[in-house]
Amino acid sequence: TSEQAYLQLLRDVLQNGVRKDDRTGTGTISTFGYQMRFPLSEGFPLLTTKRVPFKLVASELLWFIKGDTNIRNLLQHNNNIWNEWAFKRWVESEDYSGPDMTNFGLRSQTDTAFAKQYMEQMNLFKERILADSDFAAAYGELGDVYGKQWRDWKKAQGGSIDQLKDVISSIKNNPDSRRLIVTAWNPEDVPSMALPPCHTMFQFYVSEGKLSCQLYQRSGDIFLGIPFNIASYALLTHLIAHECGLGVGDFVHTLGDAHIYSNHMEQIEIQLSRDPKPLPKLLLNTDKQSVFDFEMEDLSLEAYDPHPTIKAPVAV
Ligand code: UFP
Repeated sequence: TSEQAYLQLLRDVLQNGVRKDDRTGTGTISTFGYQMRFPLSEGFPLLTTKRVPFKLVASELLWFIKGDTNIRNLLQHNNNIWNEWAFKRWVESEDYSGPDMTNFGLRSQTDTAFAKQYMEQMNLFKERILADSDFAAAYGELGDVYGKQWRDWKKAQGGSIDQLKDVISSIKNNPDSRRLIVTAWNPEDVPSMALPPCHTMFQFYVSEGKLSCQLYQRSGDIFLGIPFNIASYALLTHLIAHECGLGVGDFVHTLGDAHIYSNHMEQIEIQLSRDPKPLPKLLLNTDKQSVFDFEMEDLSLEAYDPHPTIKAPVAV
């Protein structure tokens, strides 16, 4: 199955990656420039050699599509993937008066007493985001992240551009266009972003009634981030193809700095020892047409029977 493309990336970087220090202080082995191709008609590319949480992928993507940039909506869907980025802003702010959380990502992995404190502070933070809308407005906000750039790109002359809506309308009206691009990399906003976009831009391509999508990802955590990113863009391609009355072509995933963190090695060994199973099938509620109307209950997977989850620490 097309999962082999991902497993090959793991093997390639294990074999040929070079040691490289990184922002998080964790250490990586890394390679620059790599491409994978997933023919979406072969099945939905959610890995089977470990469980990838589809609900988290889907609720994050729907959050992007709606142009939301506040973690509150994610928390309401039990999705915790952006918490650390908002938490970082909170504990670095003047309003925070709890125990020192400097460098919480790395410290919580090595210091168990600190890890307990961190968990307590994070839980308090989450409860407050959910319970207090003023607090959520102030500290749940991630700034100019994907949702903002996709749906509400700020124009210099005032007003904004809805890139996602525009690209969908171009796919419908001018499918042969070679300009079907959405960009999240806004150099003016990068300095104020919690995490400058990892998936920096994507392009659509229509041929023989099928929609393909290529993503340029500037930086990819191969074990934790990339399986998620593959599923997310595959889902986006399905949703847009559905709205435009097209079949699905390929998802092409192009990577800049593709890296394996030094604390993911054992996990990768386990994953590579497993045999891939057949890919699942994505089911969309066909009563819905517009990508902007889709909710979680309109998405489901059939026949997803992966090997068990493999836990690993996230570098923050
Ligand atoms: N990362 C991903 N995919 C994502 C995402 C983050 O792989 O969708 F948001 C990883 C890549 C890198 C880190 O390991 O998060 C971001 O750090 P940096 O900005 O230094 O590249």
